Amino acid sequence: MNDLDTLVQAAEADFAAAGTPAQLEDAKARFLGKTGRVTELLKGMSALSPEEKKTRGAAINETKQRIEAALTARRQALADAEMQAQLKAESLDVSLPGRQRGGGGLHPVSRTMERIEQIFASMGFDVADGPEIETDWHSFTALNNPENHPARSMQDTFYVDMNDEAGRPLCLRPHTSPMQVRYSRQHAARHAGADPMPEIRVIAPGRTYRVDSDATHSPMFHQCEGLWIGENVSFKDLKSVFTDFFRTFFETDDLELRFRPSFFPFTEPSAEVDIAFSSGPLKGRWLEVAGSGQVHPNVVRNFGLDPERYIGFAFGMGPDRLTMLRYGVNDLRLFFEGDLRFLAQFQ
Ligand code: 2U9
Repeated sequence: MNDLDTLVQAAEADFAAAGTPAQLEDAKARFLGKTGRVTELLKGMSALSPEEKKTRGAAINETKQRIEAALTARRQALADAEMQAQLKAESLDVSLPGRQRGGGGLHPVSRTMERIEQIFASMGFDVADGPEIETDWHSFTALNNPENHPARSMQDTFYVDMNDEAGRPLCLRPHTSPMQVRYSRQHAARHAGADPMPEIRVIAPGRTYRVDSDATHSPMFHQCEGLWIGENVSFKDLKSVFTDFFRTFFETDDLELRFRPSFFPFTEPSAEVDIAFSSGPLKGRWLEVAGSGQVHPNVVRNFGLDPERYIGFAFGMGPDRLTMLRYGVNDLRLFFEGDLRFLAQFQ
């Protein structure tokens, strides 16, 4: 082995000993720098003859190239090692499950509303939706509840600091009845020439408002009212519609219905409707679930119809209360607090 091979070996050993790029650059300077050993060799050629310079020069150049190749290889090895270390330090576990977006779901009261709509639609009822800010006339007067009448306090609501185009006060509707007044007046006008008029069969589900707040009353609550008007619609039809509805809603035939006399300004006679299950956890307890009655002649007249000819029944129920019964919830306020721990249980 000549002195040049030894030099290449020494460089390779020095480069291998460099553990960082900076140490490697120091090692490079020792061999290839201005005062490095290769440069020293070149300088040492000045005393040689031209012939010797040629062979010695070529040999030193080859040595220089071998050292440069060793340097490049070591640089690459250090860069690879650094990359590997970095990859290891920043390693990602691609098998971890990603962050999921929480799946939404229907509010339990919305589920009840949809259920009610489906059942009544299957019995041939139209579903009507309309304004929550209503005129005093549609909310009370048209429903046989005259201005300043004490019966208005049964539906004490919130008034809005605005009037309708006729200057009459506006309020948040205390029941969905105004929508049925609108629907029935439109229906009567559309079929004015028809004899007989096609029957009115409609439900009005939606948000309603009253000045009331405790464990069983919320200032905003839900209602679903219904109306069936024709020439021959009686309490008998009401009872069969209700029996079918509640048996379908609660998914049981073990359910009895009873009517208790009551008073509402818009119906005469009027009745509260109770149900009792003959099996299950609520067995034998009469539960008040709806109000009902034969539509008052004054209300039929306000539809633009002759009450001597057209008559029928109306009813109203509270989807919030039906939801409480169906799922065994004992505090109405849980529905409106938006606590996901409660709501997620219904998904
Ligand atoms: C028109 C005429 C009559 C709707 C009716 C009731 C009886 C009733 C309550 C049930 C539970 C309100 O939500 S609740 O607190 N409703 O007792 N509602 S009859 O009567 C109407 C509706 C519209 C045009």
